Amino acid sequence: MSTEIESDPTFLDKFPQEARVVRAALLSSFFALFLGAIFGIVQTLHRTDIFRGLISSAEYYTVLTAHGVFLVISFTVFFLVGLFTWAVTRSLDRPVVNIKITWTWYAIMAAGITMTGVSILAGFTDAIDMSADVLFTFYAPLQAHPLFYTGLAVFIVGTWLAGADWFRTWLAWKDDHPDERIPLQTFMVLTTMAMWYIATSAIAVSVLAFLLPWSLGLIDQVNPTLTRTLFWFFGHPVVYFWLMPAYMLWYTVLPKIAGGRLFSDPLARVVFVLFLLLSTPVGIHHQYLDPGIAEGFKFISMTNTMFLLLPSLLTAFTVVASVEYGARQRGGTGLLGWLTDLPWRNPAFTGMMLAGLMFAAGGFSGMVNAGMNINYMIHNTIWVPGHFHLTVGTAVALTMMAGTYWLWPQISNKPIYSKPIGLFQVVLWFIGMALMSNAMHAQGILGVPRRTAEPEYAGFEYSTAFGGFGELNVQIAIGGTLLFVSTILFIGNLVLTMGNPKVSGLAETLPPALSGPEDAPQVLDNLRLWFAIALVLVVLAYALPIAAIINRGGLFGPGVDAFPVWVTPAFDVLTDATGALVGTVTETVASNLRFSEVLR
Ligand code: HAS
Ligand code: CU
Repeated sequence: MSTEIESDPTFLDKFPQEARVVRAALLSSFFALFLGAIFGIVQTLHRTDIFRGLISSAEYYTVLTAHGVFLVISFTVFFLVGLFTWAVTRSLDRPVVNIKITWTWYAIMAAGITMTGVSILAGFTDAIDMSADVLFTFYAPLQAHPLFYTGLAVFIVGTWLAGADWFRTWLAWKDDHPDERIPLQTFMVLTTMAMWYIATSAIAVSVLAFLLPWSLGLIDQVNPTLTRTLFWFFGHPVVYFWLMPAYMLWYTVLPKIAGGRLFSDPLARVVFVLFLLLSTPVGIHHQYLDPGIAEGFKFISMTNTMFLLLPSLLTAFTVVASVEYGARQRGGTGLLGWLTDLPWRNPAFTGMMLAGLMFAAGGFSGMVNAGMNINYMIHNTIWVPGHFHLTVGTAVALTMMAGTYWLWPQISNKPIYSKPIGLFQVVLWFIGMALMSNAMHAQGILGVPRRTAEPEYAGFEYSTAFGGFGELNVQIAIGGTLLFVSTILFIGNLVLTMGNPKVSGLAETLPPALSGPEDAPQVLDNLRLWFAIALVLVVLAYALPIAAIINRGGLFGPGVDAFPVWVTPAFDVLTDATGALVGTVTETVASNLRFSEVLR
């Protein structure tokens, strides 16, 4: 390593305060990963009937909810806020406007998720009258304790403030650099957050107007189709909220580790704009089998979903091209021979590449899901968990772990404790997931349901219907166990890394793209325009289906007035008060008029 590189400052050297927030967010994320992994191994062994000594089948839903919520809400989102804080600060090369605000949103998020977590874990004991066995999709008719919804609302407000913090930092930067293009990483953060604001608006309405009042007993019932639809309005774009941090690492860090540069900055911008525009108007593809939504709306959602494949296909092209460029810089040749010239011993590189490879498979199973007719075959089967363990469970989770091997030294000045263990860990994840997810897909095609501790129907033997059921269960259990071991190795390696002494010379700079922002049309940076178009698309996709759902099933469920009972007395008080006020005002005005008449 040259002395010049050794003297470069790391992120921690330049921005010590921000580095602390990033570390805190990442550690919160990995704590959730640890908890989620424990619930994961318990449920995989229970469901496959390999080991049932820890929980009863009735407790399965508490375990499944904890597994889902800790992983797809706490693990992913805390990692995202850490990574995005790093990315904004690094790419704008300036500190956040006010670090106290940054700590405030972190604290709000932590408080919110603690409330939600407590409400779920309380389900394990009868000593506290509280439970939230509603799974990570938490729509009606399943009902959780109010603390669950309150915690989620607080958590989401925390993420909104985080977004505001990054927008504000960018605006401050823009004042000093009026004619410059938005740096790529900041552009990625801002477009992702714009999408997040649109997506979370629906879940905020669902929680605050329906689910929370319902669980508090303020309203008697809700319209389940409506809360499901509002959930999926949010529930599809949320998958890209998980994915965008991984994409950021693939676009901006992976090419550097490969020894090259990002192939095209403009293409990366196009991809993030496309996600902002297309992520939200597709949620109904989770509801192809829901009654109460017309087929035509489902068809429109399917068509939109097929368009949404485009940004990921563009990503496959751009990222592989950047990696190939890196390999050729390192002397790689041939049609595929360059693949051997890549830094495969580096866990950050290999982890991200394996994550990308699995995402290709996950993307293909997503295409199957998205086809309305074939969806009927796999919906609510264990095929779907097979799909999302490749996407969020590998493309996202494995990239986050692999990315940490690269990022942690930058934010702590401590070298990774053991890179060989890191390498073993990411490969183990790949093998474990290949086994588990493949067997899940296979069982799903055979009709094995998801979300149950007892997948066999009463009076029906899978093993006589198809002999491989037991064997597939063993594959799932072995895969799940390898994933658990891999998580423990990751966390152990990180804990040992934290015990390492600080050293200098760890700084890594990210090179500019081969085709830079100057090649991108200026309009790409017009965030207001894209946000406005995204809103229009959402209204076009959702206004009619939601109106039809309310028209058919009532705002608060069938047979209930358009407003809840407690609103009527409140409404009466309000009209009486308004009446009295209006009366007084008119009388005063009238007497004044008379007075003026007298004067005249
Ligand atoms: Fe999905 C259900 C459709 C992507 C997550 N999805 C789910 C659920 C989750 C989830 C959690 O249309 C279950 C929800 C529940 O509990 O019910 N999904 C899609 C489609 C895509 C897709 C079309 N899903 C994701 C991502 C997720 C995710 C991303 C999380 C992060 N999904 C569905 C549908 C359902 C569904 C239906 C409902 C199913 C049902 O009936 O319930 C697309 O976005 C996928 C596009 C991806 C590609 C792949 C491109 C390949 C790339 C790899 C590059 C390679 C590299 C490395 C970098 C077209 C980018 C190369 C390596 C070398 C060695 C060369
Ligand atoms: Cu989806």
